Amino acid sequence: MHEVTGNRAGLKPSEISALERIYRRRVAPNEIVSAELAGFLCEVSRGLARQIGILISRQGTVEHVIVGDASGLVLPEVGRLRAGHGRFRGLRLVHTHLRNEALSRDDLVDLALLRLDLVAAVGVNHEGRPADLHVAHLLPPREGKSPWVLLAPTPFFRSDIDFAQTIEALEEEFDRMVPSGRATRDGERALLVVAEIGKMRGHSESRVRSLPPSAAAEHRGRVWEPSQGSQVRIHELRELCRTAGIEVVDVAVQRRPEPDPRYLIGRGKLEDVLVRAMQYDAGVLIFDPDLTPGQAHSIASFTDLKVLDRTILILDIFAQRARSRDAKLQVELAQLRYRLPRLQEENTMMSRLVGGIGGRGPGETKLEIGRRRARERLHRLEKEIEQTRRQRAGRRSARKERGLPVVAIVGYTNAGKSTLLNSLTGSDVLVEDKLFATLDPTTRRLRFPRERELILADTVGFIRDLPKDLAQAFHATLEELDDADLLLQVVDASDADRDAQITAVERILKDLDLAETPRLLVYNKVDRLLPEQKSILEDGGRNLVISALERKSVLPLLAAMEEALWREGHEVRSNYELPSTDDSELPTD
Ligand SMILES: Nc1nc2c(ncn2[C@@H]2O[C@H](COP(=O)(O)OP(=O)(O)OP(=O)(O)O)[C@@H](O)[C@H]2O)c(=O)[nH]1
Ligand SMILES: [Mg+2]
Repeated sequence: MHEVTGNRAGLKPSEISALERIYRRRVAPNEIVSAELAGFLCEVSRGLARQIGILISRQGTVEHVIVGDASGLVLPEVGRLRAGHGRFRGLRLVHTHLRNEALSRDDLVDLALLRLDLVAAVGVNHEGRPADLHVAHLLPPREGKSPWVLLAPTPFFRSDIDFAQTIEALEEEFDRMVPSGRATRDGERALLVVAEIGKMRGHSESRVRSLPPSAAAEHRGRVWEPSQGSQVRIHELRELCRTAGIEVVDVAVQRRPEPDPRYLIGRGKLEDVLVRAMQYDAGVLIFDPDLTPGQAHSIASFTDLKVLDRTILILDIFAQRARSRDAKLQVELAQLRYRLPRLQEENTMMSRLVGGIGGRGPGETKLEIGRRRARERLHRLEKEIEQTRRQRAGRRSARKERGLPVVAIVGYTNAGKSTLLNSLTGSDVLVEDKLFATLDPTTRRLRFPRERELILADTVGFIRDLPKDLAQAFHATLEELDDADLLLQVVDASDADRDAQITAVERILKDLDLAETPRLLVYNKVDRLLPEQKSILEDGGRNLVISALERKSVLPLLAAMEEALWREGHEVRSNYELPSTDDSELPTD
C-alpha cells in the first residue's frame, strides 16, 4: 500500500490521489531528483502551502510521500531500527521549502539520525517553480568537526551534482575512516550522558538551543565545565565502563534545574547525543542519574541504540563477576527487581532496554522474558535465597558458639579491602584494580598471640547511589556485617574523591543499621601520597594510616583491632602486649 503520510488534514481526495501518484515516478540513478518531479513537487506544494517530501531509494523508486506544514515535515518511522548494515540507509529525502529557505536544524538532525544518503530541499519560487537546490550530507567522524556539510545552494536547473558518484565516494570515505572491523569488535562503544541536576549557575542551556547540534555542543563546551561533583561521577562512570569492558567514546553533560520527565536531558540535547553516537559509531548510551522506567521507554523509542543507566551497568558488572551460587542468585534477583517495572509484555524494545550490555544474566533467566515469567522467577529466587540464608545463619551461629569475634572489612569499591584481608591473614583472595572485584564474601581466621583469634570477613564494595532495594538484594552478602563486633572501614586515601566516598559508605552503613557497630577508619594506599600529605593524614598518630601492600604498615592496625575488641568487653586482660612487630611472625591463618 502506497500511502501518503503526515499532515493530511483538510486535503481533498483529488489532492491525495495526485500525491499518491508520485509513487509511480522513477528517478535516474545519477540525479538527486528529476526536473519534472521537482517541478511537480513545487507546484503542489505551493498550491497546498505545505511542504511535500519524498524518500527516494538508491534504485530511484519513491518509498514514501509525506505532507508537512508550511515550515517542516515529520518523517515516518522509516525504521529508526537499524536497517541492516552500512553507514547509510539508502534513502534520501527530497522536500520543498516554500520560501526557498536553507535546510533547517530538523532537516540536519533527520539526516544524521536516520542516516539518510543526503537531504535536499528544493526552494519554491513565487511562480511555484524550483528556485534553489539546498543539499547536505554526512561526514565521517572527526574530532570537533561538524557531522555534516551543507553544500552551497545553487539554482535548481544549474545544479550538477551526480548523486550516484557522490554517495559512492562518501561511502568509500566512511569506510576508510571507520574500519568496518569495528562492527565485529569485542567490546561495546558507549557514549555517557550525564545530567547535572541542580541550580543553574552562569550560563543557561536555552541560549544555545537554536544552533545546530554540533555547533551548540561546541558552544556549550566553551561556556562551562561540569561541576566538581559531576566530574567525580563521570570519572566513576568511566571506571565502571572500564570494569565492564566498555569503551567510552564521548561524554555529554547537561546542566539543568530539573530532570526532563521524558528524556532526562532536553530533547534537543538528546538529538545532539544521538548525532554524536552515530558519528562515533557508538552502540550504547549510558545515562547517569538512573532513568525512570518512563524515560527509558521514551528514549528507546527515539533511537535504536542500547539504552542503559548506571544501575544497569553496575548490575551487569555484578553479573559478570558473580562466582558462587549465592552471589549469582542475588545478582539475578537484583536484576529482575530493577527490570520488572521496565518490562512490558510483547515489547520489542525490551531487550535493548533491560538486557544490559550483552544481555547478561548470571542465572537461567533469559532477559527477554515477559513480565509474568519474570515475576514467577523472582519469587522462586527469593525463596532460594531465603533457604541459603538460613544455611549461612546456621554456620554463623555455630561459629558464634565458639565465641570468636567477627571483624568485617567494609568500604568503597576498590579501596583495598581484599588486599588488606590478604596481608592481615596471608591469604590470596582475588585483588584487582577494577570495581567490584569481590562479590562473594570471604572469611579468614586471624590468630593473635596468646590464643586470641578472630574471624575476618571481606565484603562486597559499596558505591554511592545504589538504589535501596538493590542494596537490599545484596544484604545476604552483607549478613556477615550484622554479627560483626568491629568494622574496619577502609578508605582509599589517594583518591581525590576520598571524603565523598567516606560519606557514601557511612550512609550505606546507616541504611544497613550498622551505624552503632564499633568502627575503625583505616586510610589505605598511603604509599601513593606525598610524605607531607601522609603526615597530615596521620594527625600525630590519631589516624590509622596504612598501605595494605606493605605488611609492616598494618601492624598498628592489628594492635588497634586487638585493643578495640578485647576492650569492648570480650575479655580484657591487663598484661596485654602488642603482637610481634617482626614481619615474619605476622599472624596468619
Ligand atoms: N598503591 C597501593 N595500591 C593498593 C593498596 N591496597 C590495594 N591496592 C590496589 O588497589 C586495587 C584494589 O584492591 P582490592 O583489594 O581489590 O580492593 P577492594 O576494596 O577489595 O575492591 P572491590 O572488591 O572491587 O570492592 C588493586 O589494584 C590493589 O593492588 C595500597 O596500599 N597501595
Ligand atoms: Mg575486594
